[in-house]
Amino acid sequence: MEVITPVACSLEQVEALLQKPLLDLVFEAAVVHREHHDPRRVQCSQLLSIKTGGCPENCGYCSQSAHHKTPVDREPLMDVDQVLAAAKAACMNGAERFCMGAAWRSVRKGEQFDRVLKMIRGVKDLGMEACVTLGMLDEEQAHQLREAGLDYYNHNLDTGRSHYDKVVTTRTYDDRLETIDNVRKAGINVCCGGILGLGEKRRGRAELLQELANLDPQPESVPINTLVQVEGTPMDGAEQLDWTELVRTVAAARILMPLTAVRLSAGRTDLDEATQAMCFLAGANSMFVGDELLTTPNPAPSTDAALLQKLSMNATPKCGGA
Ligand code: SAM
Ligand code: DTB
Ligand code: SF4
Repeated sequence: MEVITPVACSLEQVEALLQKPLLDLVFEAAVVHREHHDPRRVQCSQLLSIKTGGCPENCGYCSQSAHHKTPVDREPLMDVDQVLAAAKAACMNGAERFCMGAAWRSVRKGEQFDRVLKMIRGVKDLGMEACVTLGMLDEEQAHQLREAGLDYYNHNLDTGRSHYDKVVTTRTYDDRLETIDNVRKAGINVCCGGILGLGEKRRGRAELLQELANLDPQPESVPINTLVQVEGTPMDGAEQLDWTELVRTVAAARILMPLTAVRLSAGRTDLDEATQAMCFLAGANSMFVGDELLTTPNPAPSTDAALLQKLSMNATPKCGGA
């Protein structure tokens, strides 16, 4: 990928972007998108929760935090064979990248980390890209992941700095940035984004975008999640985000990070086809496929296939199925 050094943007500039008349903003983003990407193409990743629940962090949105009583049961780290069977199925579903998530605060050395390294090697042997999200990571662990062939590490900033302590208090914003730095130093692509609808204001979304866009180099992948409200979490019942705020955020992300893959991530089951189409027009060019995200539902593959067909997108999938 072409490397660009981002020009630092100010909070005021990002806020001004987000405040533009919606269709002017979408038009501007669509122009930037078409300068750098094939507008008919959406990159498809599939998720699997390889270790579920019982996480010591207190992220207020998360079904897997041990601090909240949610419908999600704890499950230990999966076997390598089971994970690779799921990766093969994902490949047949058209996924190019397999993303494995563990409900850990941080990575610890030992048999479990070695097992994750085997999973990564196995996914690479299938010809897929590999991504993991395992919590905090030191530089040595990041290098081990890279040696195993890891393409992407997902570690989200989640929200803007000023809203962060209303969402999670068991770690700091700078802890997150440190892990991202370790990932970067190991030569792994950075997948870093956030969640909308955590009770933040538009200024909070501007802060998040400013942090992301000012990372140097910018993240190769920016997932934009909308909160999936989970019973028993403190964020359940938060005010629903209007669809236009999602479109604005996607468009601003595209303008601020022209080369990045902007992923329309969690929350697609609540979006109608027209809203998703508007997000693709505004520069979203990646999504999660498959019936499940980590612990919550995602649109069915047949539903996504119908949407992409209507939009004349992804007629020839890169990997596997229809
Ligand atoms: N424990 C690791 C961590 O937090 O980095 C990895 C797994 S964690 C589930 C991955 C990301 O999923 C979080 O950073 C958050 O941005 C997103 N996420 C988790 N629960 C969500 C929810 N209910 N709605 C939207 N996004 C969510
Ligand atoms: C990301 O930004 N979104 C994905 C992935 N990275 C790991 C996770 C979404 C999780 C949604 C809630 C759940 O299914 O538990
Ligand atoms: Fe743990 Fe990650 Fe969930 Fe936070 S988002 S509680 S770190 S699994």
